[in-house]
Amino acid sequence: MGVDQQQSIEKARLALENGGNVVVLTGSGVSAESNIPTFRGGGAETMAALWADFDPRTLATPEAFEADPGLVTRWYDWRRLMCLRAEPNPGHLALAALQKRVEGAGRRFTLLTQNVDGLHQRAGSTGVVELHGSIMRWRGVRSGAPAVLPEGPFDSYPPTLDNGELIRPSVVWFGEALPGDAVRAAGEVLRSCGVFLSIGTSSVVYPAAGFIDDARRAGAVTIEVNPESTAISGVVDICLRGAAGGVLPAFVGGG
Ligand code: BJW
Repeated sequence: MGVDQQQSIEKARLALENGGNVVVLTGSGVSAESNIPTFRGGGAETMAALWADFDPRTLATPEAFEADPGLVTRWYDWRRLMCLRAEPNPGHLALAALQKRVEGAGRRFTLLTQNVDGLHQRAGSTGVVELHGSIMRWRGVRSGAPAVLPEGPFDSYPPTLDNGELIRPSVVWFGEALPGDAVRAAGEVLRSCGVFLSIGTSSVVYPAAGFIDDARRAGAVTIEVNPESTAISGVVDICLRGAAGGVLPAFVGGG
């Protein structure tokens, strides 16, 4: 590890020790080391030939579902099963350990995730705010009735409820509103945020991409963990360059 990175890690460690309420925002990069492809970067080896010709940005839309519900649900079911088989990695575990430490010191800790894979919860994080829903819950498109999911793939695509109603994953597609309770929870904790960590997200999808501005308005120390430069790298106080599974255990402990 370079001297600069070591200094940044020390600065981040100090900010976390002294910095009031902690808000963490995660994106798909935090699950990359669990072999789940990032949303935009793909991950050619895991994205597999089967789906290589499809762009997630066009599949994750109400229009795509309307045009071809069979294709879209097959893609989501393939991803659901990949998430079920995946295990939390040292980055997820370090965040769960950080939460215990911060809360043990009587401070507030909130994990806001854009991820739909459920890996933070499986790593032991509690009270996780799922901004973009979950791929592990599906519902009727009209009634919203929860669907019972098979352990393996659905028998056929598009899958339906017993009454024939189409079902879809309870995720948030482009152009759809985020769950109101998640947006309210995020707004509330960001207003009193002392330290803001953005981990494994390209910070291009709103409203989550705007949380950095809320955190800065609250006077928070802002920290980014990402191997690449992102849309917010220029405005954060501390940039930690590297994979979440390597960097997070190094400065928050656990993992
Ligand atoms: C690593 C790593 C390692 C690699 N360790 N890091 C304001 C301005 C402009 C546009 C808008 C705006 N407000 C709203 C919009 C429109 C739109 C939007 O933001 N568009 C932009 C693309 C321009 N937003 C919406 O439509 C949202 N809805 C909305 O605002 O509704 C308003 C409304 C109100 C009332 C009524 C109706 C409407 C909804 C957004 C929903 C996003 N949904 C998705 C799909 C979820 C389901 C699924 O998974 O299929 O969420 S899109 C996709 O992007 C997914 C992700 O959660 C999200 C963010 O992506 P993420 O996680 O950042 O992934 P990547 O791939 O971009 O980045 C990965 C990063 O990891 C990279 O930086 C790597 O370097 C890094 N990395 N390995 C750490 N090991």
